[in-house]
Amino acid sequence: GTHFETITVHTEADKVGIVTLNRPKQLNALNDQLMDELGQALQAFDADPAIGCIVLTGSEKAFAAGADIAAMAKYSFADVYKGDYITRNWESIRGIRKPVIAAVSGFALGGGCELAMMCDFIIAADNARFGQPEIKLGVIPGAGGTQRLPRAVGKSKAMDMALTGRMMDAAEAERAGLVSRVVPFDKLMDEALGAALIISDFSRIAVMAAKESVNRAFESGLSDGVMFERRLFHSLFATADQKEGMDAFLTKRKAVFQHQ
Ligand code: CO8
Repeated sequence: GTHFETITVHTEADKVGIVTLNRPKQLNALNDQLMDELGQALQAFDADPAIGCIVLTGSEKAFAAGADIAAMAKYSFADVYKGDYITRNWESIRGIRKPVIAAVSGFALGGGCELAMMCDFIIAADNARFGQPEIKLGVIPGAGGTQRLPRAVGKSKAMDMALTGRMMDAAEAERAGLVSRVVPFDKLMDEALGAALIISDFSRIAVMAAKESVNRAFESGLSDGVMFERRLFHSLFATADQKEGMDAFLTKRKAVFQHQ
């Protein structure tokens, strides 16, 4: 396969893709190369018919400590504006249609917190720390932090995080709804892979439709969103997987989905 320098890539049970951020000396600080490699790896898993779900993780100490400050420090407005810094290669994860689970241990700060929030849901280790500390550097979040954090935790906590730059621990993040589950660090990958394996055995069409429909909740008003969901729901009755899933329930056996 492709050789990467800033990430490692492997699969579990031939159906879950795992991407591990791997710049340990910089606490997985996110630079252009890493974001390009991450985009390539995610797109390859998205295109691989064997893969049903993707897990994105870092190290015990850091999921990612943010955008690479050393790379950014000298940039001018003209550099970042003309080079389309951030959006050039930061948004590729949004185009991934299969579910992406963030398994977060240690620091998820700045762009690292934003990257975790671009995933479909976050499972955190008990040592996880989330924050948007950009204000301390004289800037603000630039990869969706001021938009996704309030949607996840509400205005008051999002403002608190963006204005003070303080960190949230895993328990606070779970209370606030930023993460879906918290587990001890040594159970983190088991928990994330367990969820990913469950998802990858479901109808891939239904899984992609569920992801698309939940994401629609953040883009539309309620009646448009409900109509979008209803049409997707109706369309799933055209799949063999719907017949299989419902027949398996009625005949008391495990469904075997063909993703058709
Ligand atoms: N960028 C570059 N290097 C970093 C970063 C970073 N974000 N974070 C840590 N490192 C490096 C340190 O410089 C240090 O390197 P060295 O050993 O060469 O001195 C090494 O990683 C280890 O870090 P520390 O010694 O600081 O480790 P500590 O355990 O003492 O502290 C912290 C850990 C608290 C995580 C601390 O490193 C820290 O505060 N890091 C910076 C966090 C931060 O401000 N992040 C936000 C960055 S700005 C941002 O993300 C904007 C996003 C906009 C969109 C994306 C644009 C690309």
